[in-house]
Amino acid sequence: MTHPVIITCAITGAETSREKLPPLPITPEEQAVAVEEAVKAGASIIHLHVREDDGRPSQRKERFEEAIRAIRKRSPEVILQVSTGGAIGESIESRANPLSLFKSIRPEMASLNLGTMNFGEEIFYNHPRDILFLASEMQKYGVMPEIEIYEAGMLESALRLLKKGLLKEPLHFQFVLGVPGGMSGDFKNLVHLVSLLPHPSCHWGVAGVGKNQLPLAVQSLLMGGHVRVGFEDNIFYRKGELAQSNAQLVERVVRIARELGREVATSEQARKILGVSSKVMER
Ligand code: KMH
Ligand code: ZN
Repeated sequence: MTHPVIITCAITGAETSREKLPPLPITPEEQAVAVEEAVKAGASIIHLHVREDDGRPSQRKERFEEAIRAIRKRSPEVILQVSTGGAIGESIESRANPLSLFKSIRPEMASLNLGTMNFGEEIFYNHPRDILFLASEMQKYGVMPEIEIYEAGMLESALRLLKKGLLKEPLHFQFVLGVPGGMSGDFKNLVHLVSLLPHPSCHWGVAGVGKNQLPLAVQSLLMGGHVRVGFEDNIFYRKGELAQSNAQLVERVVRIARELGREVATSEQARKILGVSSKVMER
């Protein structure tokens, strides 16, 4: 039997704005409500970016702490994955900020981006030195990396880091497909990426950007992978119709998963599948 699908919800991101999408959660309390709804709908991991009250993307440690406290109050079971990608142009020091929360309210996972790329009209800069820095900070603080892959060479870079001992098995990959500058959401690309994984102990999911979100989610469900949805990657429910909430996007994947015979993982099951520790030092 195929394992349950882990649904990650990327509730806010760094690129979308309130002007484009009125229900975008921005403040810690709005984020906590969005998480509670998404978890109720079936999400077990939250990929977390934070914003200042005026909507500006932020990597401030205190802001992450506020958001995490608010989220854990309403959803103590959910796995929190902080972004170390941040917004384009953030310094590497601030991108590492949420990792150092390990002393108080340790996030359990963090994103780790494996290469530099064109990102729409901008450049998402990930110097090899910075990747090593973030990977070693994650090891130091016991935060599990989710390896973000936007094109095939990045996956191969991750495997080199594994060989050098800078990443540890089991690896967990998120294939982010459809960013202009990275691999597109063509079905063949996901098949190819999965074929490059060294062995079945690797975990993988797919985050389709924009109109790719739903078709790639379905493909991943059929191929036995995990799924990420949410406002960070896509603001539409269908062509021309904005999504009403992150939960609405989660609910649709849950319905399809069940129709296809895939159970939906609880946070506890997701922890077991991925090997994420459940000890949170303080709530
Ligand atoms: N905001 C993008 C430039 C991550 O969270 O690690 C990068 C991003 C990846 O969102
Ligand atoms: Zn992100």
